[in-house]
Amino acid sequence: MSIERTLVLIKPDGVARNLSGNIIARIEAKGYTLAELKKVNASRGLLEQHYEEHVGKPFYEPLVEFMLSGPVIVAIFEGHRVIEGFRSLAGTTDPSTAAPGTIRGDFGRDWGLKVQQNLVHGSDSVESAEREIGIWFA
Ligand code: DAT
Ligand code: MG
Repeated sequence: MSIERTLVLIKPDGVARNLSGNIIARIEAKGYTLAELKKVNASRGLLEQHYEEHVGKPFYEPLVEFMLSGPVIVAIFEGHRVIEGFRSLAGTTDPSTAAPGTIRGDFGRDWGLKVQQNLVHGSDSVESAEREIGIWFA
């Protein structure tokens, strides 16, 4: 067994569309354990730390602005290989083409949708997970 922790965010679009409970239920149904949960109005400084790896990319500023547009749900989930497993549940980055059965594939909308409006964030490695948990649960 390789028990990991991952940081999951339900982004402002997911919170505004009242999908938080549904998204959390899907993650729990897979067998992952909810360890921490809170609702946060993130500051620009916190988001700049979180998205440090994307500084300078064309989508960086719209992404940060979007994440400032409303509250986010911040969660830590635990489980066997949860980092990769959650990203598989979430689906690929662009919800327009994410597979059906995934969170982004099932709830993403292709009318007027921006790629950053993809409902969830999940850490992409053990190192990212520990770094991101340290930022959101300082
Ligand atoms: P992921 O969230 O799938 O790990 P990422 O880390 O590459 O994707 O990017 C972080 C977020 O930035 C992503 O959830 C949505 C946004 N984003 C990524 N690529 C984008 C693009 N080409 N255009 C607009 N937004 C993008
Ligand atoms: Mg990422």
